[in-house]
Amino acid sequence: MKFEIVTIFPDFFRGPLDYGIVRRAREAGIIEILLHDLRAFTTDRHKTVDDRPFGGGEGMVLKPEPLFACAESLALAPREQRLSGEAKETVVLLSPQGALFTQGMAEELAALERIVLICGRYEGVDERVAEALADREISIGDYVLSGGELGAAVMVDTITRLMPGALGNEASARQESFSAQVKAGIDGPDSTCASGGLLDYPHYTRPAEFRGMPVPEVLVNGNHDEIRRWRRRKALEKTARNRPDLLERQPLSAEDKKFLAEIVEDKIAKEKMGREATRKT
Ligand code: 9D3
Repeated sequence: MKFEIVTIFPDFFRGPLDYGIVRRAREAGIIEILLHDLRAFTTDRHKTVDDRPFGGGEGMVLKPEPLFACAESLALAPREQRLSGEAKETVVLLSPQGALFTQGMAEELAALERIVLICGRYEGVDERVAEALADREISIGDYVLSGGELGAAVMVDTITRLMPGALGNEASARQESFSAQVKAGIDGPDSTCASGGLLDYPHYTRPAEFRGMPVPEVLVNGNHDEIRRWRRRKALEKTARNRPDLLERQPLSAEDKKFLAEIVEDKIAKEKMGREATRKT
């Protein structure tokens, strides 16, 4: 996979993409990351990349000429071929107006050979870039960033993990079994939020007791089946608390439903205890 990042801050990426799995994937030749400094595609003495918006308003907007000039230097496949899937490459504009980046989208993009990531800055990017240059507009979440650079780094990280050979053997084997479970519709206890699963179950390591906090007994002395059921229960509990939206679109077994009913009962009981304690004082 070749990632090409178009940015006014190429130095921003010295760091986030030089560690861990992404670094190893680069060293192994599984991915390649090219940085393109947008200012190199300006033609004026001041290397101007931005301008005031037509119609007035706050702030500055990235002007179209350097972005189109940069894209033209990249020898991209024609836009129609990119959009039809005939060419295994895509041009992404990172912007707050984009479609939400998801694990499913990452899987789709991981099948390509080349991804050009255009990082927006200032108050936005001339809309002709979204309309005529980029194939898709992507946001990484509902919060306001200072530019597309963090979004591009997030996308590179997420997509790199999906490239064959990027993860260690153990991890990739687990990933495979997860994908198989998803396809078969029999989600295991260790599925994560990826692809609309549950949140991960809690993990513990040594020591078995730390500052008076013991590791749950079942993990130390339980059998595999008890551990599997405990993990599934904890994953359901955490998902119900932190991401109830994920539960809605999750196939639930009879045992899952029993767990969830117990979790709801526990919660109601705790709330009742809280109210009674408040009433007494
Ligand atoms: C008040 C209007 N703002 C839009 C919400 C203007 C604006 C703020 C910040 C326009 C651009 C930006 C810079 N952000 C990005 O370029 C960006 C982004 C983001 O802000 N959130 C989530 N994903 C992304 S990807 C690129």
